[in-house]
Amino acid sequence: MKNIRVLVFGATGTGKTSLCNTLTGKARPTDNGARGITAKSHLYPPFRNGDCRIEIIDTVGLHESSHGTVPAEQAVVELIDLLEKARDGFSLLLHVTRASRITKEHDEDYSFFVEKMTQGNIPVILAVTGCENEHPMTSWVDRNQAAFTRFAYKELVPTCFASGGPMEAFFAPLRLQSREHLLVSIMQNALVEPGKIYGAGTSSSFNEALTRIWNELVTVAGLPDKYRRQVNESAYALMKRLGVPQAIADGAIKHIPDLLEELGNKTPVPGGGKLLRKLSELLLNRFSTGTRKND
Ligand SMILES: Nc1nc2c(ncn2[C@@H]2O[C@H](COP(=O)(O)OP(=O)(O)O)[C@@H](O)[C@H]2O)c(=O)[nH]1
Ligand SMILES: [Mg+2]
Repeated sequence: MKNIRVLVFGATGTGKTSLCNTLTGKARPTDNGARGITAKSHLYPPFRNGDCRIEIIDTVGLHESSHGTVPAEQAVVELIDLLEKARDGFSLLLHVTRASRITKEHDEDYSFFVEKMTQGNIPVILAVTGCENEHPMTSWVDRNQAAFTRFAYKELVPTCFASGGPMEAFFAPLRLQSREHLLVSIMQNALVEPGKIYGAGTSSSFNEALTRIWNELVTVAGLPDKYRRQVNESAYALMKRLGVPQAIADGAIKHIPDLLEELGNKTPVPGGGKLLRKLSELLLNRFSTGTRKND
């Protein structure tokens, strides 16, 4: 069976989680209160479409914040978690945007995920949400095609993933139609085999990818340069320097052997991702309960 792995990204409130829920038939909460620069992600259980097995990773977005302190130690753990989920590579990137003016965030997200994180090696499509008031749904995309020519989108897919409220009877068939259209586009544009972003067969190790992408996140978030990973600084040293609690840093190192410089890009330890997810949950709980310590 063909394996398709899709990474979903885009600005906050554009409908990423709604889209993922509609594709997978799940019902994760659409409004999560995450604040601060974050690479937080969620891997949905795989679903079948024809002879394909599709896995989707939803991300929270790089621009949730701008107020308050930026929890760099949370961001670095979430990025490690996302990179761990990216171990088997991606077949397709799915950028989500609202049918409205193209924002600065749109360009920054594109640059981060398409150019920096996956280095232009993975095809990308654009899902345009909020097309429910267009008749036909394709008209906004038709009118605005020219605005997107500077991006390498394989296809612009007009969609509606709204749900609930008094309009639900109007939304439901549009969601179905959008799901069908998006699935056709995913099947047509996905790579035959997921393209890896690090590890065997690529030019970078987990560690190099982590450095490159973390430093890019620091730039996008406008964090001070001191947050960058230094030359020759181990991932462990970086985590400790950013204030990741020792237990979490230890766990990450132990279960992601690539994080140990000397191991380079050896084969993964089964279950590492799960463990790291637990660890990030632990870290996130600390943040949300406010019992943050420098242990
Ligand atoms: N009008 C409209 N609202 C949508 C659409 N897709 C999602 N929404 C709504 O936009 C809000 C944010 O959606 P969410 O999926 O959480 O966006 P995310 O932050 O990108 O994950 C929710 O209230 C959704 O119901 C759409 O196509 N049209
Ligand atoms: Mg979301």
